[in-house]
Amino acid sequence: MMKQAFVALGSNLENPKAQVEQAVIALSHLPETRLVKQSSLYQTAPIDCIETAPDFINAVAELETSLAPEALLDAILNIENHAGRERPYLNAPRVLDCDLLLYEDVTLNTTKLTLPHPRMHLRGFVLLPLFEIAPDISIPNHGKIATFMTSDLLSGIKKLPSLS
Ligand code: PH2
Ligand code: MG
Ligand code: MG
Repeated sequence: MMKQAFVALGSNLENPKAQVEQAVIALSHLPETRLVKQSSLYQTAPIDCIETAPDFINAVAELETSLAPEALLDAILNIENHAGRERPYLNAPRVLDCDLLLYEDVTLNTTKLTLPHPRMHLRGFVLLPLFEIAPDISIPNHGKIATFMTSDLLSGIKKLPSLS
């Protein structure tokens, strides 16, 4: 059975736009997984980062997968590691961050994985790209994404024009 999942992508080091585009391609090549949709790229001001952190490129991808949540998480963390992800300190600039946002309407809280992603409903850099590709989605425990789409969310976020 194929399940619906959403993954957030972010980069603010080493050509962030190319990092995110490469990550989408890597997601499309995961086993037992199909890339359904990808959002536009968004240039976003850093949130909860050191003052000198560069802007991010963020995007969200919708997947269909028969991987279980933990296996999908392992697979996307593998994509991060492949891109050269290092974790010198919390929220440090990074070549690639891949966060599993949603997996069907599963709620989960293990040492390895929390679903839905615990901060996704607070972050414009996640909500805007997610709303672009899934405007009717509900976030388990929080409700319809539309209710989170307030104007203050838009500050510091710029949608990049798509080429296609
Ligand atoms: N990721 C964070 C912390 N802050 N800010 C932006 N703009 N984009 C991100 O992807 C981001 C962030 C932790 O993962
Ligand atoms: Mg993150
Ligand atoms: Mg992460």
